[in-house]
Amino acid sequence: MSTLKNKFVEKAVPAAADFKKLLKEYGSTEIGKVTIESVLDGMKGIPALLCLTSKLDSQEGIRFRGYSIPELQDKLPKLSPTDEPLPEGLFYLMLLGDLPTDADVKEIGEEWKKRAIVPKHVYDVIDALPLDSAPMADFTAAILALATGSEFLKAYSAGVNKKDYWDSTYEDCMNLIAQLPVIAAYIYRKHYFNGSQIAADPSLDWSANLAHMMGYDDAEIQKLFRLYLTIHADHEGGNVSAHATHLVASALSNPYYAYGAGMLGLAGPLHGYANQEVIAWVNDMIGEIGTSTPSKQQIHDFCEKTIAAGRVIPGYGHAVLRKTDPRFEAQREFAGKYCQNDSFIQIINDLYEIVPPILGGLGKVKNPWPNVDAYSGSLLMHYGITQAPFYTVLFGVSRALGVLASILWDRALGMQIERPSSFTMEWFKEKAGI
Ligand code: HAX
Repeated sequence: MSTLKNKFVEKAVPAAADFKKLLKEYGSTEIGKVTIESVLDGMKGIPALLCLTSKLDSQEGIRFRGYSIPELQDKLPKLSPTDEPLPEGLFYLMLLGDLPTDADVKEIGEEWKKRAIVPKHVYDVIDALPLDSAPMADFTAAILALATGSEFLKAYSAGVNKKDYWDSTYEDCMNLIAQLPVIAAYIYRKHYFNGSQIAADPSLDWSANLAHMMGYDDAEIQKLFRLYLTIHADHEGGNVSAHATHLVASALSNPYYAYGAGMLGLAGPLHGYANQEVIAWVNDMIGEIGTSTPSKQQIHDFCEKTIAAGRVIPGYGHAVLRKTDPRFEAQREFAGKYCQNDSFIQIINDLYEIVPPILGGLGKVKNPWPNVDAYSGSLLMHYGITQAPFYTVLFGVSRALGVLASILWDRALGMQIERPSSFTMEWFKEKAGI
């Protein structure tokens, strides 16, 4: 058994006992108020899920096992002091709750390299889709095709004891994380480079290898990928991709199906697709105004026009956050360090000044501040990765780290099927006294 798996089982056994005790002895303790608004407005704020890997605070943003993004940048292992943290280390932290050493991170990286084997039929599935298929559709189709190798499916069919579900789930999660960069890069090269593929470089870390297989070997791009794949990894349990993954896994679907479901949610414009919408929208702005260096007044007018047309400004707003997303800040800092004199990034920076007062002035937008998606595409554009329809796939590769660590915990704790209750409109009206 690998060191990571050993360490996980050492933590999981007592945690499962605690979980069962909490449920059995304190099950009737009330933990929150449910109102008509909290249900009919998207279940926001209802304390309804357990998530060990990260917690989102409306004012402060995300903390991964208690650590903010700047703290992760300081404390997680890096390849050099000026580099960004390695996502391998964040996975270790999210899974075990402890900060990894350099050796821990190295071991995970080596294990993922060994597991990065994608069967031929998965490439055939990707190739069978036409070039006008969205990269996220290719990605989810490939993930489902990978499920033929599911160790959980095999173990379940062989009648494994439910207390051991976590074991084969662990194998699937580790295999899937290892396979994702390979299929993501394959999809990228299929769509944008006539299918000319680039082999993995086993000397590289998980992030740099993804960049390499996509065709990018610049040291700054490698740093950007390490940052990108770290900050997109998790956003507690209630966001659409994490919740969909958890929900589907709760029916004992295998990790490939569960994560595939999460990715179909990530592909929605109000979630991860927003990272491509920002680029499309700014390009529309540039096209309409007729210059790549619009004035602040021109940007302002375009924003007003977008709102007047009954559209949202992509990259702004959030269902939980009420301040600027620290993931936006981390990327802005990266741009400040490495991406000077870029007119597209200048527009993104100008929007940060212009959009919040406009949204705030509408009087209905709960959070007028930017989220992660407002910045991410512009950084990729800066390094020549201009194919915006692919951006949500990159987000998805990173999100695997959090949602798969979470469903592994779901299995280890022996969590039950998720099944909230629904009610009719008459029931709600009766409750309202109408
Ligand atoms: N532009 C214009 N109007 C906005 C807005 C924006 N960026 N954000 C919210 N609003 C509007 C809503 O559409 C809603 O209008 P109606 O009452 O007329 O329907 C009103 O303000 C109240 O919405 P809210 O309560 O503030 O926001 P929600 O919690 O319902 O939704 C969203 C949160 C992120 C979906 C929303 O802010 C939005 O649509 N933003 C733009 C899309 C986006 O950036 N999505 C990515 C979010 C982060 C993420 O998940 N990344 O993957």
